[in-house]
Amino acid sequence: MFEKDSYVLIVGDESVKKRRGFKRTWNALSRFQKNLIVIICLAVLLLWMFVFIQRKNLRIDAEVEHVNLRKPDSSHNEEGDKIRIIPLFKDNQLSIKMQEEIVDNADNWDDAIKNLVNANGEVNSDDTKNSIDNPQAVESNNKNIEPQKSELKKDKQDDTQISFKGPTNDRQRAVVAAMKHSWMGYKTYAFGHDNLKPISQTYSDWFNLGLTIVDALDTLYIMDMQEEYGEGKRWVESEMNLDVNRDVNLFETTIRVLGGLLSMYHLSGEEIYLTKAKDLGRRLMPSFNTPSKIPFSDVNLNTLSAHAPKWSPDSSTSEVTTIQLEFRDLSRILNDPSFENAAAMVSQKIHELPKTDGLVPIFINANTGTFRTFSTISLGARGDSYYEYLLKQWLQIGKQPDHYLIEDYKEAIAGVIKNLRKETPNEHHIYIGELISGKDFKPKMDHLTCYLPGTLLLGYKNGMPQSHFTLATELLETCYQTYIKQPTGLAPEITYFNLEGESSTDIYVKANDAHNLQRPEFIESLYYFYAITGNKTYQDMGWNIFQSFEKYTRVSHGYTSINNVRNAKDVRPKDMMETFWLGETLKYFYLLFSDDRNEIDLDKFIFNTEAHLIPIREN
Ligand code: DMJ
Repeated sequence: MFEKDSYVLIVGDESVKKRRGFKRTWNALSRFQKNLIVIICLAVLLLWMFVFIQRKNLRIDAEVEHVNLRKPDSSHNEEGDKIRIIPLFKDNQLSIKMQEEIVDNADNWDDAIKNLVNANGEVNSDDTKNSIDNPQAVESNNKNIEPQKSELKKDKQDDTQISFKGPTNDRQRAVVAAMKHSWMGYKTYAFGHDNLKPISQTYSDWFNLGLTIVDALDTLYIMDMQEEYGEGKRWVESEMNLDVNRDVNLFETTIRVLGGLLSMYHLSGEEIYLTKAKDLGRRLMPSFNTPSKIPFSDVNLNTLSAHAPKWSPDSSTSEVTTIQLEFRDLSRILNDPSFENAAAMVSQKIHELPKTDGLVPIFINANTGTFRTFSTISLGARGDSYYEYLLKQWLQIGKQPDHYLIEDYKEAIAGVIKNLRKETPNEHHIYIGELISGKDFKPKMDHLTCYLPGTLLLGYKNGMPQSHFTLATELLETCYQTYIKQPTGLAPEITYFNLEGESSTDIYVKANDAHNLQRPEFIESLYYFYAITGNKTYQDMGWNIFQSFEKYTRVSHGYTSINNVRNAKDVRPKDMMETFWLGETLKYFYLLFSDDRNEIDLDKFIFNTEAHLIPIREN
């Protein structure tokens, strides 16, 4: 055997010589040495594969960035560099090289896109079939295929996904500019933190959840702000951490974060939002582990322990009743009823409690499951969105006739008209006051209450009585007065009304209540009025207010809430940009100024109380 091998070597085949030499060397190794070599080889192979995949991903990311950052007029940017092209279609049939060639041969970017679409259609037999059988399908398909959209539409297709076209008029463009300015300040000084402090150019944290990003994402998406949206989305994908060892407020986290993620999941179809929403939903669930099933207000997302707020044994009524849209939506998407059941149980329990003409006290105890005796009845802080979610839940589940949710809503609005609606003696403003200790009328209205006109009109559109429409229009006018009566044109946090001649003016503001927190409620109501009636007067009212925000709250690095709406010369900035400024106020401004009042179809979507979109279900 040895000699035969030697012979082969003599005829001069060097490779055979090496092979035999290798075999001999290999056989001479111990079993341990052989295993070691195999393991090392495998490790090197795996490492090589990993590096290869990473490099490929990095390259695609860089290309995505490039295309998003520059919206080129031609296939070359201003510096003359060739714009790299990325796969434009989910079912892309063209190689990168083919796409590059098509772009190179086109005269301008639009032609390049058209040619890419056509070329993709030619090699994609399904598309070709579509174009013959159904030309409309191809046309609508083409409309959706814009290069910047490549990052937006990936994982899921259903009828909740919407493609937005960006601003179409100067007012909308002004709102987009405000959104850009807000985002830029936040990105520069606070990215990943909860809030921007635009004057001190730093940040503050409340729950450590990057609240501004998640609250702002669907606004960026609706405004078609591709670059900023991409920045926010990448943060969610790679940096968002829900495992925070910190108490968070169940309600605030649900409406801002869970609502924001769900909204983005529906609009974009991106699985990442659902993955995060599911994780968050699970971490919030321990709040419901109470003797009464009324949830505790606070929960630690890491230890999963829940408890009542530090300052009180009770939960706020509006908080425990303003999580149902989001929990139900999560359940319906995941086909897991546990979220919906826990949240719906709260509504059911509250339905069973005694009330004053359908009106609820603003505090409830999670241990006993009963309202706090002698607590205030209000449609402002701690009471407001209980009424809002009665209507919106009913809409979400397909307007079932005689459902207790809508019956409770009708009873409550009748209770508002009977107990809380009042008219001032001189200027005849209609407003909604409060019942202190559940019985003594106080002529005080929070700005928060200005959501009510919009909600009432939405209810009226869906079959609620004429009295709801009347109250809606009366209140909308009063809310507008709370803005325009101030020298800044901005409303205070709380307004008082003349009840029995105790004030020289019918509308007045106390020094401690003169702050403006960039709240959305009145703009939200204007939006509903415009969307439902088509009357452009509401747009003009909103435009006046938008200009006041520009004048008094815009600072070099964002927008700030202010301390004093009563003094146009010294508004005393608070150095805080609220997340709902981006999540709600600017979104409603943008939609209010839209040329298309149906930009969001109110028969298909509900806005949660933080202006995030939740689809309407059939049951
Ligand atoms: C938002 O978080 C929500 O709109 C909530 O319903 C009330 N408070 C703020 C905005 O004012």
